Amino acid sequence: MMSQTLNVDQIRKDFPILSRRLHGNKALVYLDSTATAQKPVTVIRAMEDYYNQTNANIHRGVHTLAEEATAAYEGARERIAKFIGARHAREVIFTRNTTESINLVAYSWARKNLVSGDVVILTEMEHHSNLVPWQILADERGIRLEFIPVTEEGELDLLTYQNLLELRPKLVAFSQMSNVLGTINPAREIIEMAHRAGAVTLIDGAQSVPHLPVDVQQLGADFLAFSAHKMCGPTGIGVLYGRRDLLEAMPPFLGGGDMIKRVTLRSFSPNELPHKFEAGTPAIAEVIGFGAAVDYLIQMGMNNIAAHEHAITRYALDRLSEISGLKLIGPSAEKKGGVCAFTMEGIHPHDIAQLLDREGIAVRAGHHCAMPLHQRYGLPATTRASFYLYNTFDEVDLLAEALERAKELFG
Ligand code: 7TS
Repeated sequence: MMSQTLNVDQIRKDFPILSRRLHGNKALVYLDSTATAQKPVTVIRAMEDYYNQTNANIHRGVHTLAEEATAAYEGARERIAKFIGARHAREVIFTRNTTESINLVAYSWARKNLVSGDVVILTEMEHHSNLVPWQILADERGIRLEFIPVTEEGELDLLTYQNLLELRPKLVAFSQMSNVLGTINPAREIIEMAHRAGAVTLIDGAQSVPHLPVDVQQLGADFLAFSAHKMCGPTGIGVLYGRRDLLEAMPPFLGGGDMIKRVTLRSFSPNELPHKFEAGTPAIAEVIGFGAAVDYLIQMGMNNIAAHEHAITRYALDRLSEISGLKLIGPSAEKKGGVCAFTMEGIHPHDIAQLLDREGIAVRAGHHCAMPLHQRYGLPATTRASFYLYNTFDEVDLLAEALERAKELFG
């Protein structure tokens, strides 16, 4: 099937897992890319080639393999930096994932800069990974947390945000795209408003960086956190982008090898960026796989990916809203990425997910690590279907038909 922007038939051939069959020869319909995306063969091969041909520790050997491994690792950093529009590759710090990136900011930047009574603004639609690190800090330091409310339609209430800014917050940390509502938040506007009030900003880009063109300079971003595994790359590797002056002024997070320039028995001097924040042997193969994932996304074009997902989401919202008793949460298609969370009258979200699984359709059910957002809507759980560049309109039809059958079964 040709979408207007991507040759999805061709793309699907790049992902070996998409030809898997389940439960009596049913084709896999993978609608859970918000949890983790599938991997194209170029990513898998880049990691395999690395282990077959190059494997060595980086930054410490003079032998050929060590030099090649270091060049591959640092080359990936350069490409990832360019992908997000960073001024310097040294502003890209490798972490394990979005969660660790946010914790790095909380442990290093925030513990250096925030004192009791300081205000941190978050939103009601955050993933737990952009809530709990700040709650820990609030308990430890007496930081005050405030929240931008979510409207019934699933958007941030920017008028209330404007009022909260009068508290002169030190930090505004928010998700650019919700993993439940799919809402794409106006990041540039939120950041401009924060900067006018004198606050530093942290973007949780776990869902936006895989699905939209994201440019840190255009956004005026101070910090941006994201994970490779949600953007066709491997698990176990993520990025904290930080503005150079902020990172330079921050103390190290983890101590150990590689992050130092010089060590005596009683003291150390920290290494230059980015190594200051990369203690110990990193996930070398994963960084190389991450670089291959970014190459793949660039080849497909982030604008094309966003347009394809937009079209498929609009179609899915249309199809799903025809099903009586099905209630979607989140804004209309123009305002969101490829995430559809819903409930069905009389059927528990987990039962829906289980019935769909029997038909080969993979969706997620639960609170999706956003319990406060579900509390906001008075829901214990939702079922969530999410889309990426390899999903088709036919798969949306299969989902809708399977949901109709589920309704009959429970009706
Ligand atoms: N922030 C957002 C907005 C997310 O969607 C997720 C993961 C994270 C942070 C954490 O990312 P990690 O790579 O550190 O785990 N979201 C989901 C999800 O929606 N279902 O599974 C993981």
